[in-house]
Formats: sequence, C-alpha cells, structure tokens
Amino acid sequence: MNKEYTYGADQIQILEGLEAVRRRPGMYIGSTAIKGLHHLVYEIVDNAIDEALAGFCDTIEVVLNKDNSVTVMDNGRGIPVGINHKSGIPAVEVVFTKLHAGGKFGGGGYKVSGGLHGVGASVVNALSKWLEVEICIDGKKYMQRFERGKPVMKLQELGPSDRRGTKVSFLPDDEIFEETVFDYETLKQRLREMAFLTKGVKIILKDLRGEEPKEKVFCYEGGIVEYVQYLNRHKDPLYPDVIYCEGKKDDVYVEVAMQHNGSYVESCYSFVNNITTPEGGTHLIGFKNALTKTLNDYARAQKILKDNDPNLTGEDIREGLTAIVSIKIPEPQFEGQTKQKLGNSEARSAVDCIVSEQLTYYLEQNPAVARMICEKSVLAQRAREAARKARELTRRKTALEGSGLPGKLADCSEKDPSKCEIYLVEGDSAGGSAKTARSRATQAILPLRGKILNVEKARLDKILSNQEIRAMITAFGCGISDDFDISKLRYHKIIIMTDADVDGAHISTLLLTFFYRFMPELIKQGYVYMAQPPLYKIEKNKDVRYAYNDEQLNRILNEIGRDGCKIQRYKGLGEMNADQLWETTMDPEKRVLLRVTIDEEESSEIDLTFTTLMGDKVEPRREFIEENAKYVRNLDI
Ligand code: TSJ
Repeated sequence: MNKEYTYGADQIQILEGLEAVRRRPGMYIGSTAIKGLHHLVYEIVDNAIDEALAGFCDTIEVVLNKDNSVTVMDNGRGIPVGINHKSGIPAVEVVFTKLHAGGKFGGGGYKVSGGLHGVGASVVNALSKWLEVEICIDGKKYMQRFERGKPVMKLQELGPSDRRGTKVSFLPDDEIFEETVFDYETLKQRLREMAFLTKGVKIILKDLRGEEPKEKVFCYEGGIVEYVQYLNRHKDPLYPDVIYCEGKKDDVYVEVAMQHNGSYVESCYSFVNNITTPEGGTHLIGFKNALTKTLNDYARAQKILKDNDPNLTGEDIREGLTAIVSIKIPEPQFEGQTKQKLGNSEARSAVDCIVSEQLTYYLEQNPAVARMICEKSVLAQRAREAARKARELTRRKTALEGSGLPGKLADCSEKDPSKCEIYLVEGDSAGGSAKTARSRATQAILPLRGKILNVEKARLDKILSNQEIRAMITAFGCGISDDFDISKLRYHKIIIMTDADVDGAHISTLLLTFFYRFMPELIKQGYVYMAQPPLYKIEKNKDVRYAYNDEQLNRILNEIGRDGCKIQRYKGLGEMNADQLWETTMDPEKRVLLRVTIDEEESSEIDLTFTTLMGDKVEPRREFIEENAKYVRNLDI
C-alpha cells in the first residue's frame, strides 16, 4: 500500500463534495431506509448497464456477500485508468470521488440520469464504510480502495490479467443507513426488470449470506416483448403475438411492446432510461394517442365502426391491454411533485410517430388480430355505456333507503370523517357482534355477506350491480373510478375485518383488489387498514390473555406457566362475543391495525399479485395467500 498518499487542492474540493453527500444523504438517494440502501446497488448496476447499452458488455453479476457487502462486476471495457488531464488523477478515481462524474469520457450514449438514479458512483462511495474497485484492462489488473469516500491508497497495478471488466465491492455505512441488510427479493425483482429492459444482457444475482447460497439468472433475448409475456403469463392472451414497435426519432429511442388479454384491466408501464415512471408523462401520452387514433382509423376504414358510431375511447381500446413503453433519451426532464413524470415534448412526438406508423402497418398485415382488438374494444365501449347507467343508480337515493345509505350499514353518529371509522366485517353473525361491540359515536359497521365479487373477472357494469360493492360505494360516499372524489370520503379509516383463515385472506384480497382498481387513492393516502383479530385466548385463574400469533402464544405460556391453562383457538370472528371482539380487535386503545400501502415502484408486481390471486389460473393462488403480508406494513395505532 502507498502510505504517502496526499491530496492536492482539487482533491480537497472533491472530498468536500462527498462530505455534503454524507451530511444530507437523503438529497442524493431519497432515503436512508432500506429503499435508499437498495438504490446504492442499482446505481452501480446502472453503470454496468450503460456499458451493455454501449455494446461492450453482456454479463453483469451481483453478489450479496456474507459480511453484507455487495459485489457488482461486468465484462466491459473497464473504467479508464489513465490520468484525467483536468484533475491530474486517474479517471477511475475521479469517477469515485467527484459528484456526477459518471460516463463523461466521450462514448456518448444515454446516461441514466432521472429520478434518484444517475447520481453517480461517488455517492455510493461516500455512503460506504469501504469500497474497492478492481479493473481488468489491456492485460493488467488494477485496484483502489476507499473508506467513507476517501481514497486510502493510490490506484495500484496488481499484475497481469487475461480478462476484461470492472468489479466494485462496497459495504454500506451503518452510520448512515438505518437498515443495512439487503433484501434478496427486492433486488431480484429490480434486476429482473433491468434485464427485461436491456435485451440480451445476462444479469446474475447471487446471495451467499444464508446456509444455502441462492442464485438467479435473468437474460431475455426478446427484451420487453418477453416482459409483456411475463406480465401476461397468468392471463389468457387474446392473440399469440406480442405487438412490437421500435425506432428512433429526434435522438429519442423508442420501444413499445403490447398484447391484450381476456381480462378487463389495463396494465401499461412506462420507463425512461430504464427507470420506471409511475406517473407516466409525455412518452405514455404519445403512446396512448397513437394507439387510440390508429385503431379508430382502422375500425372506420374496415367499417367495424359505422358512420354514426361514436369513436372508441382510449380506455375502450386499452381494456385488458398489457403494455411496456420504454424510451431512452439523452436529457430527460422530470416534472410533478415527485419528479417522476416525463416532461420532454420530443418524447411525445417520437413515440406517437413510431407507434402510429408501425401499428398501422401491423394491423394491415394481421387483419385477424386487428379484428379481435376492435371487437374487444367495441364490447368495452358498450359495457362502458352500461356502467354509466349502473353508476347513476348507485348515486340515486331511493325512497327505501332514506338517507341513501345502505340498509345493512350501522352508521356512526359523528360526522367529521377524520374521526370516523368503518369496519367491513365478514359475515352477518360477526357483523352482529361488531354492531353490539362498537363505539357508536365513531365506529360504523358494514357486514358483507359471503364472498364479494371478483373484480378481476368482471366488467364495471357487472361490478356495479353487485350489492356488496354498491353498499361500500354508497357508504364511503366518494364515488368510483372517474367520479372518485376523496374529499367526500365519510371515514378516514376503512378497516377490513375478516377471519384469520384462508377464506378470510381471500375476502380481504377481493376487497383490496376492488380498492386498488377502482379507488386507488384510498390506499395511496393510507385510509385502508386490516384489523388483527387474535388467534388464541389463554385463560388461567381468571387471568385472560390473547395471542395474535404462535410466537406470542409461546411467550405468554412461558410467562404464566402452562399448568392449568385453558387455550382456545379462534376459528373465526363469530366465536368471539361482543365484549371479546371489542377488547381484542376494535378498542382503539388496545387494537393493532395494519395499514395497507403500495410501493409505486413495484406496481407491476402488485398488479401481478392481484392477477395471480384473482385470475383464472388456480395453481399460483396458493403461494400468494401465504405471503400476502407483502403489501401490508405493520403499524401500531
Ligand atoms: F459505478 C461504477 F462506476 F462503479 C461502475 C462502472 C461499476 C461497474 C460494475 C461497472 C462500471 C463500468 C464502467 N463498466 N464499464 C464502464 N465503462 C467505462 O467507464 C468506460 C470505458 C471506456 C470508455 C471509452 O470511451 O473508451 C468510456 C467509458 C464510460
């Protein structure tokens, strides 16, 4: 090691920059919770992906090491090791010590620079306890080590090497991060997504931390075409092809893949420079415009739409459509509160132009597919009309219902929504106990009988004719879909209370699916909760305790002793009397509620989860129910 490593004036300035990153890490990586931790990995992998996009590497490996450090390596050209003239130090050292230094040695191409990504390897370095880079280039191997962003040695030549590429290992700094243990599943999902978005590149994920090493390899020659097939894998495609458009206009590289399935749900995901844009933006608008116009033109030309028929709306055409819109753009501009919405106008015209031209051609060449899309859209158009009528029904107050509220609802007396709660209770008998148990002032009870309608399998008109769903819509007061108005919501806590068994989990999921599809703001704004009824009642000499899981049961038994204990396992809410239900599940002072949340960046996975559960294919369902806590975070209230 080189002990007399000293900093020049340039170096001192650079390191001050990295100090700022350590002082305010959130500014650079969004958060210091687990999400920020994972961003470190994505940041490094993005650099290797750029090398793949430039055409110089085809394999990227990510290894989670036993000491919780991560190693990312590629087989690219290797970060340049020559002296960078401006700073007088090796280019690779600049990459790791200067903010925003990534990829600026010519080469061109698209640098990922939107959202929270693209902050540069130096940010990862600044936030790591240590980081080591190893570069194999021109037959030689080099390495350099940093600690908390500072070089602790000069770039060193280690000897000959017959391979090529860059290898970076780092240990996130536990002084910075609240959480330092990587989640294999989260990384796996994002790396799969990156592999879909970068066709032909092989991404390997290894986890060496557990007893048994885990490994996953992602490589998709078909890119986003395979992504669409993957998203539709538990659905029934309407036609065998995935329609694919690709092209470049005004420096914007555009790729679109799409395929309709038999469901009624639209699943369009958009990406800019490999980063998901959950709020869409100009690229998505360009796609939707092109799709709507091209199909209407085709349907008119083929007389599928007659002169007097109204146009198909975009929604009609996108019913049951799974699509990926992925663009690469040199200087993306992000707008909106969360800076996740693409603003570049040239992106709109590029996508519109390329999709219009290639889709027109595709429809001409594939009249059978074209006809199927048109016919499905016309059915959707009719259903939309029927739904409008049904919706008016839910709004109209009938004489029978008096206030317009559903007959089964036991409403609370308080009118301030922020103080009101509504319990959605499985079954009339549990509903009865809950009505007796509740605190009338603030807690409303709506019993739901049996299984509610599976909204993944029905169109809006049918959904709206379902009694249980109508009752919920009227009770909540905020409408649905396009009419939805959160300011009219009558309760700020919507609490799902079901039995702690498989049927209960199924009903909860049906309800969550309904909210997610038709009232997503309810979930996004954190108004939806799951009640947690206890699994066991433990009684010993008048001392009554409740356990909500097996671990708690054991803890209680150890504490009070097993002798003379009476343990009751609750099979359902119906087995509890009103007092017990109040005490264990409804009393705001004692209960535990889980708040339901959605991570926007994972919405394609959530979509899949709902489809898996609610779709026709039976087999994948079982797996889900076991891990359904996935989108439910613990929250004690
Ligand atoms: F993040 C990072 F910098 F640490 C990093 C960079 C991490 C990993 C795993 C790989 C890389 C990386 C960078 N792989 N390949 C490259 N390529 C370059 O830096 C490079 C090489 C040659 C030229 C050229 O114009 O000759 C240009 C570039 C950007």
